[in-house]
Amino acid sequence: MKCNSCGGKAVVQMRQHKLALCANDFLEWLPEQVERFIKKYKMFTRSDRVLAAVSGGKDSLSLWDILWRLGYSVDGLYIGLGIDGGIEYSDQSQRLTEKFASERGLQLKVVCVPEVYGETIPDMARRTTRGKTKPCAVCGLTKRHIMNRIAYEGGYDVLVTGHNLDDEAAALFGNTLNWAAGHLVRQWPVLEANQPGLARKAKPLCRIYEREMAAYAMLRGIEYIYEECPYAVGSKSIYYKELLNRMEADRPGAKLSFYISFLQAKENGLFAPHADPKVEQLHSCPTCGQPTSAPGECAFCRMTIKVK
Ligand code: Q46
Ligand code: ZN
Repeated sequence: MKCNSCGGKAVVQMRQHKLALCANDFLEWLPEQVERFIKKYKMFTRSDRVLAAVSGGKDSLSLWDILWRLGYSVDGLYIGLGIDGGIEYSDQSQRLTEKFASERGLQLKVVCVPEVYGETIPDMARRTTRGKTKPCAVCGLTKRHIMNRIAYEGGYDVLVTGHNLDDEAAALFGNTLNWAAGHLVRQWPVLEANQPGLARKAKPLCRIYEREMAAYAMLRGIEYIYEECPYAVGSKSIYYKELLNRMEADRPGAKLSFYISFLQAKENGLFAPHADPKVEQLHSCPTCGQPTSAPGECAFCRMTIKVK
């Protein structure tokens, strides 16, 4: 298999793009694609201050690397969740993230949940749900709260996350199966900060396949945590990703076309904001100032107040 750019030996074949590239050309091509989508969806510019949420995984560390190589001004935010799961998941991912940042001389902010809020994510989940469910709902709520707070308080123009095409297509698949109108209205490569206390958010990798992100991390020699969070096992999003990958194997490009067709339909007026009546009913939490649809304090403050 030959590189379509230089004729050398191709190492990455992208059937959905009918494109095969050698290592050097792929490492140039991918950031160019990311740059194209940053511009297309008006995510941010080189004069903006960007905060990248990094977990120590391949997507977020590669995103940070790509933005850094492209010349954007981007700091990192790592949130220590206190998850062990027999593989010291949080400790390992923090160590790899700190190593990545120091090798490139990049600024990394670390928020350790057990230190700031008095208990780990699994403990918080055990207390609030009496151990009935996995800690993912508590974890998601906590991460969203902290990411928003650090981005907003730090005066960053935008918070970026490493969600790739597989993540976005799986979320869209789940939202469509349930006709979750509120989620479909909000799902987009950029979320504007349209409420006081809310940070602007963007997903620069939303059109890049997970497989390409893994190839990028490997070819750039980025050390990342291979293991998934131990609580990810059996999650719906993994199940949806498997289903979409089966379609992709039969029909290359199926995943991409599913997601892009949705974005195009939205550009043509489908799922306009008025489809979600809840959007207008947000107010500021009296404790933390972040927008919430709940009466009184937001769900995060209600969950953590007892610990404080
Ligand atoms: S939500 Fe759940 Fe993830 Fe938190 S507890 Fe792990 S699997 S890390 S994206
Ligand atoms: Zn609050």
